[in-house]
Amino acid sequence: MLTNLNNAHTGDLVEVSGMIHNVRVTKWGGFIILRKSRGLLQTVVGDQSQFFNEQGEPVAMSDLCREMAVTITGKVNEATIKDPAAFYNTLEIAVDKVTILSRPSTTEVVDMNSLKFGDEETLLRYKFDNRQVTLRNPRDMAILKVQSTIAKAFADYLTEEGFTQIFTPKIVSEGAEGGANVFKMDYFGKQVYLAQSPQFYKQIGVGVYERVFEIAPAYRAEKHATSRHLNEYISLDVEMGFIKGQEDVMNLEAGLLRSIIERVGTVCDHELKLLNATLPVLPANVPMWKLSEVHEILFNEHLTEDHRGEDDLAPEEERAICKYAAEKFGSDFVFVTHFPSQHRAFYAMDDPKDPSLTLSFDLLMRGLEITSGGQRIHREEEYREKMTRRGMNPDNFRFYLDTFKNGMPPHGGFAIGLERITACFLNIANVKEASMFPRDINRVAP
Ligand code: AMO
Repeated sequence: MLTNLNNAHTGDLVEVSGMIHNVRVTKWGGFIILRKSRGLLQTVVGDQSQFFNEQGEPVAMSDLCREMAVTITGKVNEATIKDPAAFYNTLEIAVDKVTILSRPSTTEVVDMNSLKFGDEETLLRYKFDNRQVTLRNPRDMAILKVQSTIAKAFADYLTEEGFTQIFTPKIVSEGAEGGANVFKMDYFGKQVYLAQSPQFYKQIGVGVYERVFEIAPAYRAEKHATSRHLNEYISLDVEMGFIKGQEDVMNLEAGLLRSIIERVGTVCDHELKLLNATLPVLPANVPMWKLSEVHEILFNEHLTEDHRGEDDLAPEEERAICKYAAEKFGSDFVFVTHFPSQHRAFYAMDDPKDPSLTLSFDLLMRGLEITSGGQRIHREEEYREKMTRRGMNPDNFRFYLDTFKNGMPPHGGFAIGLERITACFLNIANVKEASMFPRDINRVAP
């Protein structure tokens, strides 16, 4: 079985298997468009082509239909194929023989080739309602291929930089991020939670391996339906020890992103073209402003309403500062630092120069926050003080605090939302399209 078909096979007789994406009958024969792992392959039927069913009996071309699994043997010819969904766009196969391996049990398979509806919302609902099959359409395949490439590049870069991949529990006794958006669940009569992030565990991992990363689901009970929020998303988490300041963490993230951009550019040329996407630009010096400076810039440049004094970025500010950074500094990324302490999770280290602020940052990309991160507190006493100040009971976090009691290096880290970074890479407006099976307030199936 041929798995890496390419133009070096021109003139060869090959055997390829795939799903029938489409059948087009012409006066002289027709085309069977096969769907392979990266996209479509055109095969051409002529008057010598033969067709066989699962029992090996001869059948007619008209017996073929979409979503049949088939094996085709035939000769590889050079060709120019214009369909952007064609992964194999410089070759085609002249069919000798088609053998049906398996067929759908309905004659009305879900339409995923020509999804066209009146409005975007209806289209998305149809796609998500039938996601198990609509995922087979080349556009959705391409989005998730890019996503898979981002995750692989993330793991490869960090492994190369001396990080160890860890796997931490998602059933937890306390939420790490605070706030109301934590899912509660019954655990043999005891109330437990679904992890909002692996924050505690990745910090614990630093005490063990110095540098750790994790790729795993995170859960947020977001009650609002937005284009940026999922109730289950994949978190790309990083935590590193022995940092001198949060700049070390931001520099690592910039290097990581550079490597991801390079990898997507090399591996996903076909997908980027199909999705009409351009790779993001990450300059050597990524623009970086304090939160208070962002409010000032946007107000002074008349780019947004007056948000000065607010303790977070408004969505309109995220969009506006990214547009500003792209136009003025040619960057698709912006670091925003020094968020107010009361707005950040308790583990964030307060700025010794101004304890009302934290040594923390967000990274925005093309108008959306894709990362939060920063330096963490590493002394038990500081944790206890801050928790008490916030009305938290340190006893509920005993195992976590015990980590610091037993000694921890200065450390920091960050997390990237995989769906968000994928959507930003591809200029996709709704992050749900970058999730294989999105979970939102109205959807837990398929
Ligand atoms: P934070 O809560 O900001 O930080 O989350 C980090 C990143 O995760 C993504 N994200 C989401 N993506 C989709 N749907 C959601 N509901 C959602 N919530 C978050 C975003 C966000 O930037 N522990 C810290 C990270 C750290 O400091 O290391 C944390 O979880 O891309």
